[in-house]
Amino acid sequence: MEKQTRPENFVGDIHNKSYLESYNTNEIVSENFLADLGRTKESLNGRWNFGIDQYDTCLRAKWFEEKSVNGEGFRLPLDYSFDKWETMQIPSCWNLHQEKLFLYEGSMVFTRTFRYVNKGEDRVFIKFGAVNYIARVFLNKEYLGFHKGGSTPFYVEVTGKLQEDNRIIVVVDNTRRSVQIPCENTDWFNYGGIYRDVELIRLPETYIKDYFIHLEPGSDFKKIRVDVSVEGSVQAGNARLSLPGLNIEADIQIEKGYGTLSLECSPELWFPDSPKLYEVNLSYESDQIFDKVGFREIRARGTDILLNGERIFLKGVCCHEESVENGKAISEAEIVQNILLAKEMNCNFMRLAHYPHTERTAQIADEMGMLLWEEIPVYWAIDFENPVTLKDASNQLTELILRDRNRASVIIWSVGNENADTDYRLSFMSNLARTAKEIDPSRLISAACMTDHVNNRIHDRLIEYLDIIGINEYCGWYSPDFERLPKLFENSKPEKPVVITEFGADAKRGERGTVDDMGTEDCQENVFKKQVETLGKIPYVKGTSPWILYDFRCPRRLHYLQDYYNTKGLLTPDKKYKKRAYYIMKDFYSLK
Ligand code: GCB
Repeated sequence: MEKQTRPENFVGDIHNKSYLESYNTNEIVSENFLADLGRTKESLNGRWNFGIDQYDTCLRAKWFEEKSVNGEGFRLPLDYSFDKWETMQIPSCWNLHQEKLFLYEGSMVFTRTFRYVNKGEDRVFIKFGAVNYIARVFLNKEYLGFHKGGSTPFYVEVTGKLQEDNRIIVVVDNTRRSVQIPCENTDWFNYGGIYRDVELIRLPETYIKDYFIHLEPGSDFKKIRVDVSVEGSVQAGNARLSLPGLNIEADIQIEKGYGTLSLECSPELWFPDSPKLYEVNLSYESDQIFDKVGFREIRARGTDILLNGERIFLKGVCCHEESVENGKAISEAEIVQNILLAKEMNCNFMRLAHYPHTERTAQIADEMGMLLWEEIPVYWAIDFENPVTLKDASNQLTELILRDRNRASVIIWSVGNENADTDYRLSFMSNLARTAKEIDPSRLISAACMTDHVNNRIHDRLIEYLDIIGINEYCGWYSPDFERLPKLFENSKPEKPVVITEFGADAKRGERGTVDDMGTEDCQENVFKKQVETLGKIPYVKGTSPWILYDFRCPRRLHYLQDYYNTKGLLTPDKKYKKRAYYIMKDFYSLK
């Protein structure tokens, strides 16, 4: 058959089915990460123009080129008018901007102009805190690259590409796809948008790319280890570390761009009840970064979890990143409120489900004293056979760890949630567990696993690769028989600590009835009572994080008592009303 060629006419782009191929180059990945905490950054937040681009016309017709005349000098009709478009505050979730956007999934074109004057810097980067899910970035009519993954930051180098007046365009695509992380089916709302900060970072030619500071595991809390990597032409020299609170001033020898130092000292240890932080100042050549870090050690020994050598029970609760007003773009005040609500329930631990929450959460948890579980959205039926999907998951995991590994509050990296124990999944997730350990040997690796339902026991081949066994079980709810719970533990002999990462039941605020009336607060309260009665007695259960702190938007929940919310919250979505089950957890934790 004759191969069909593309007609060369005035609407040639409409016939180009492979238009996306030209945007599959320059993937922005974890190698582009740069430590930016404590650096001066200039905000590119504010009002951005936006166009709802259902048919991807910006990418097909290359709007970013802003061509208003063709090669022969004839004017061209335009289908866009960037500066005349409506505006939206960035960061935000578009779903909450206008009613017509509430359920929109697809492409959205964002653009703004900004002025730039060089202040003596050699290199310039633009940081995106998070864009869900694919972001394609264009600057001054040029395609710069794309980033995949909806919850981790990425950095685009724009050195030499800036002018006095600049136009940036970001084409955001939050289409759910089976090959992505998460895949097309989840139990939460798929917000779209540039929903975390956009910032400009000015750096010298040689700069500190990343650093990692932590108590050296097994040093009896008497050694701090610092790793530094630098980028630029000066690959050898001395970096200067200063920890004024510990009277430390030290040189770190850099060779081939890397340096490491082990220091004898005895910092006051970071605990949730006394979250001591120390100022860190690191400089190399003309670059400097500041941070505030806590020193603590987390370890598993047998079935115990040891924080600074002391046995600890993780008194936790799961939490989605959401508020009614802001969706996933939660404010600092809302982060503080969530942590305070957990503290009021006597928690020392929060499981940040099911994707990386904003980096501000871990920073605030460092200051307020809250232990954290952080997770990537390897959730349910991921395309485990697909190497592209593994690369995406691994990149998201790496970006998360690089972002938060200097936060004392973060004690666990979770490589996923509720995935069936197949060969492909085992290979995929054990790979992730190894990656996490390699990048950060100072923390514990876990995953929220399912039980072996048929034999009612804790069994999952992934456990071999984990330090802590996370177990989701819904006795009293998805499996109605409460007797299964004590039997589950009788049938199991785990050699590692177990954290019950989920249990729970739906309840509509104020809905009352008998304990058998599903959807009532009484039923939920009863499930919680029965759960803690059993869980409190199991010696190897070293923590619980019930599902979930507050109700959250969920397109899968169509029962009239749910009304498109997952109502397993202990609080209502506005976080003002405490359901009866909240007090069961509060009492349980006060005695633990
Ligand atoms: C689970 C999932 C969580 C759901 C929850 C539920 O096991 O891990 O994401 O939202 O159950 O409510 O069914």
